[in-house]
Amino acid sequence: MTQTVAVVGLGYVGLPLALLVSKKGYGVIGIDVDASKVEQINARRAPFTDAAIETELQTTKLNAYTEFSQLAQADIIIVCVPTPIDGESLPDLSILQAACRQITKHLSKGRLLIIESTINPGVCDEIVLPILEADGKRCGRDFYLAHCPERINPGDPDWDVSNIPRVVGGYDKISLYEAVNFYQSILDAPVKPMDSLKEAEAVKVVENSFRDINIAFVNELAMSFAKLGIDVVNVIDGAATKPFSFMPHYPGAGVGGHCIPVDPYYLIEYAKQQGFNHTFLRTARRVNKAMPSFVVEQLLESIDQAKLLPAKTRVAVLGLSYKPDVGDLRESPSLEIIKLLGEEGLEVVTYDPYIASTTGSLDEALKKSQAVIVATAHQEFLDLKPKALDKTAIQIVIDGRNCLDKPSFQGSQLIYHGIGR
Ligand code: SAJ
Repeated sequence: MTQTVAVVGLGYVGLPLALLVSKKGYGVIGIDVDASKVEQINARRAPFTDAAIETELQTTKLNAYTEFSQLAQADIIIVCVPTPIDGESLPDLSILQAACRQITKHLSKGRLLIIESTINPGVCDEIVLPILEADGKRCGRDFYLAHCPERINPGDPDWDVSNIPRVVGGYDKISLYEAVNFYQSILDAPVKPMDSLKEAEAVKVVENSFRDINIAFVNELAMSFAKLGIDVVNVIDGAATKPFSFMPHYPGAGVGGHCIPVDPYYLIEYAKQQGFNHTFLRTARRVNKAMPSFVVEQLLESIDQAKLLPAKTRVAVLGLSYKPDVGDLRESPSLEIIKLLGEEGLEVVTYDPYIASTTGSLDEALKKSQAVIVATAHQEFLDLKPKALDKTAIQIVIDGRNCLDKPSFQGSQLIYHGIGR
């Protein structure tokens, strides 16, 4: 008999997963609290810009609901709800807790619940389980619990939900066995069983903290090499010729997104509660969070050098999204740059081809500006050359993603600064 899978949370993580599960022959339902998202999915329209999702929606058997009572028909329930940080950079598990409070009402006997949301070690055991067992149900007897941290990489043409290897932790042997079997049935990728829920929770925060500290390393190098007159990108590319023990990361205007700038705080906070202070992770976060002000500082120094007045300088900020060629503002450094520019009394115009609320075109943004900051390396900006700026009043170019053709700018009358180059 075909099993039915329910995916709770139909965003960047849950929707691709639900579509894959449907394609693999399971019965599948989606649950989301956002009625408009449910309506768009049932009308076969992608609730966010993603061509692959748009295509898959045309043939899927997925039906979406806002009612958690629909979970009664599910054999496997997978939770893919956001786990953000709050204004003080502390973990915010309220959305996950709310989902679990709803799910436990419809968790029929023998069902498997899998958490995919990114969480720190201890969340399943210390926060999720007490909610699920509050009415007397017992994990391992009445239901099963596993954790399989999501690994979606928005905009990646090579790696998607169907072929990215996964790790799985289980409450007990049956939970682990059932969850590993499920993922092996839908993935064309290895599935690695971990010894516990905590180990599986730790894998995700560790892999993303790894990325955050490596980006912080090159960001600190960039700020140092800017003073030393060394092109840090050339140096990183040189180091990357070493065929082992080096993994290149690149400096930029800051670290955004729903993963990298968020996940380290989940580990920092939990470890602190257990009596350990992650000074290294905190330092990396501090370095990366300082990059927007480093970019603005470079602009202000260039305004002085060009003998312009800040109050009379209009800055075109190109790119609001946190990463190239997607339209995603979550934790985007561009937003911090815009805020800092406003605090300095500068007039700001923004352009991002993926964000409708910005000005209509690149030319529109450039034509009345005296300075430009490239904050996201969207494909549309990469060919920008001094010649294109001839008919504008632009005198300053801050290449916040080192994505422009530096030699062409250095040979021009423009003031050009990259990040560490
Ligand atoms: N960034 C840098 N320098 C780098 C790499 C990234 O400044 O060398 C910045 C980006 O501009 C962006 C932020 O960091 O603002 C995050 O970039 P990202 O490429 O890590 O993109 P994400 O946030 O989509 O990260 C996802 C993550 N996937 C999951 O969490 C499942 C992450 O684990 C992946 O490593 C990453 O994609 C990836 O490899 O692309």
